[in-house]
Amino acid sequence: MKHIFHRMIPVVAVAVAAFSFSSLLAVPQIHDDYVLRRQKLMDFMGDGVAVFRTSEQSRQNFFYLTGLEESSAAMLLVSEAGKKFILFVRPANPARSIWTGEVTGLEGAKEYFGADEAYPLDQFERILAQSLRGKKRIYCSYLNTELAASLLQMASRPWNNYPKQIVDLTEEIYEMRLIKSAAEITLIKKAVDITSQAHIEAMKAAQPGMNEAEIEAVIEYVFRKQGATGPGFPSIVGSGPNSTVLHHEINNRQTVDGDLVVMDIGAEVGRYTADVTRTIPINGQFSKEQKDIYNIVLEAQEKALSIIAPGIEINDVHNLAVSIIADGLLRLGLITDKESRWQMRAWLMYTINHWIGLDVHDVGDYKRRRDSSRVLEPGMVFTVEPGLYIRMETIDNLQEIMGSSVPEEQVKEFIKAVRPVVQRYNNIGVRIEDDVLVTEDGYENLSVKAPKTIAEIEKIMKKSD
Ligand SMILES: [Mn+2]
Repeated sequence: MKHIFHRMIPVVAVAVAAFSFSSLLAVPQIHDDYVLRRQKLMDFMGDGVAVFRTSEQSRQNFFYLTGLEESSAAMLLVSEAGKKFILFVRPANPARSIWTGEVTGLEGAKEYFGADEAYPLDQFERILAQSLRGKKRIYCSYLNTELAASLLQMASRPWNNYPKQIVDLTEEIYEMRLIKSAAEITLIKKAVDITSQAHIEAMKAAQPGMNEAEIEAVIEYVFRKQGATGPGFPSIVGSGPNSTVLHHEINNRQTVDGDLVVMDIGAEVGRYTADVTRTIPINGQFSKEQKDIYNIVLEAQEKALSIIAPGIEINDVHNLAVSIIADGLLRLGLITDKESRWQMRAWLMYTINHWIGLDVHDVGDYKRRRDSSRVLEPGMVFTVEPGLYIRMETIDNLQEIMGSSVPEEQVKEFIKAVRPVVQRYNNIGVRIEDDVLVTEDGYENLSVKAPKTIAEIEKIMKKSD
């Protein structure tokens, strides 16, 4: 039975959180979350059958609705009086398990995942055809294009009595995933805590001459040592010029004295990922120029955090940070017009918030319209990550970056004005990112344990000798 436990980390973790009296030795409870999610979906559906099959694109939704981590499985949700949850899995096979490990099997599908009926995966088409007969609608997710195409084909055959209407459930599931349950929040908090610890250990270990990969190794050692499955996305450790590259991919540069290092990292726990960024001076002390940039980003980040509460639009969080950053850039002479969107875009080129959850850029519509956006609600979890990326290369390629929408004359004038200042701040990239949970009356900063102010960072990096 031990293998089942391995496969069910989220369920076990959740069961422990929800039933503190139960011991780890007890049979894991099928957590209410999965049941509730399927129930909610079936309530939303009219008369019909929802059809799901694992695929690269729909893997997370499948897990979200079942807790099942098999690479190959399918599911039917039959919404009618006496609703049914039917799972299709690979049957247990002792001759194969010595090669590939144990699978959930038909008994496991019922006992641990709460299926009303369970069948071998190769019976999927047959039972599907049976279940669709006489129903009004087929529900599926268009994310799984292959499955959606074959369902469309079934529905379009004129001579059968399959449903003729197909409804996409993707948006419905995304809306559900946007509001995290207590159990999900527990997992995210653990992931963020471990990530904060990794930042602390990286800060302690950092010194000039270390390769970015060594710092990455310190970080990911802490992840796994503390019980995370690993990084939830490729760790970014960008030093010196690499600090100004947003998604620096290959951590392979040897740091030198005077570098800033951007560490954009996130541990994964029970499939939920954190995403926390800190920026440190490799030698333990920020230079005057690094402080100038750092303090602008920090002020923007802290003010943006401070307004987070239910009822606030997520765009307002972004806009406030951008406005503070624009003030700072104007003060330093890195822009010449506070209202100019394109000047701002030279140094900060993205929206500073994204949802986190099963995915590091989790699903859920931001509803960004001209004058409004998604209104925050308790249970939403997202990052606040303003940054500034000052590099000469941007100036050298500015016309190309901005395109024809910005007149050549304006670009030339701007370059002339800011070039000496850019030279002074060249290769300074700063990103500061926290993970926040929207609560009933405000927000909780989940990554508050990772040192963030200049004083805190310099203190923790101080070598005792
Ligand atoms: Mn992020």
